[in-house]
Order: sequence, then C-alpha cells, then structure tokens
Amino acid sequence: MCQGTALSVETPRHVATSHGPPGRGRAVRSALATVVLVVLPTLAVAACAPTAGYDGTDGDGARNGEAVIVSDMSFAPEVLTVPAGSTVTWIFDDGGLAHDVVFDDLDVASELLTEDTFSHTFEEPGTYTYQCSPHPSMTGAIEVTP
Ligand SMILES: [Cu+2]
Repeated sequence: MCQGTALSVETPRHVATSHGPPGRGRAVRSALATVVLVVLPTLAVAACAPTAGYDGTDGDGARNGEAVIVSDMSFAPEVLTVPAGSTVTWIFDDGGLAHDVVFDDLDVASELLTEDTFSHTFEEPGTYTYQCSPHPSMTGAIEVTP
C-alpha cells in the first residue's frame, strides 16, 4: 500500500540536480523540489497511519470479517463466510432508514433498526439466507463452514 512512496520521492530530485546556469528560476525550482521532498514523505506517513493503528475491531466489539454493514439499502458483504461457532454482527447505519434482518429458514429476526447492532451466533454449518422485510430486494447470506 505504501510501496509507491519511494518512487514518488525520487521524481523531484532530478529537478534539483539538473544542469544549467544558476539563476533565480533554478533557485525557485530547487526550493520547490526541497518542499516536495519534505512534504511527500510526511503525507505518506499520514496516509499509512490509520492502517498501522487499526486493531482489527470495528468499535462495536465485532471481530474483523464477522460483521455485516447495513447501509445504502444493502448488506455488505452480501455473502459472509464464517467458521461454525462465529457470532455475526449486523451494524445498522443507513442515515436513519430502518432495516431488519429476517432469516428465511431460521427462527431468527432482528427488530427494525436505524442504528445499533444485531448479533447471532451460528453453530451449525450451512448457508443461511436472509432479507430485510421492508425492502425485499435487500438480501444476504451467511455461509457457515465446519
Ligand atoms: Cu431495508
């Protein structure tokens, strides 16, 4: 992710070391190159910082990869694969629009929620499909592997 940084930093150095008579234009270009050389690595560090500090949780205690985000009138990911025994957490965040999670072949359903979370633990392997009852086009599935 951050490997492109070295290439970006190399480019302005050619401007600073290019041959030519000393003059105001060159001095300005050199100063500019110095600024770019200083700023670019700083930006790279800033861009990398959130990834480096990410601890694998989403803030609601759900482990990374076992959460479904309910937003933009859809479930993401639409199909989530987890090992048996996993607790899947749906995080409702669609700008005040209420959704729910109602399983087709399981007696499991959430309330209609505009925020907050709903969790269910899947003990048995299988594929469990669900939908949002106010919006039947919103569908998803949990694939539980042994
Ligand atoms: Cu919905």
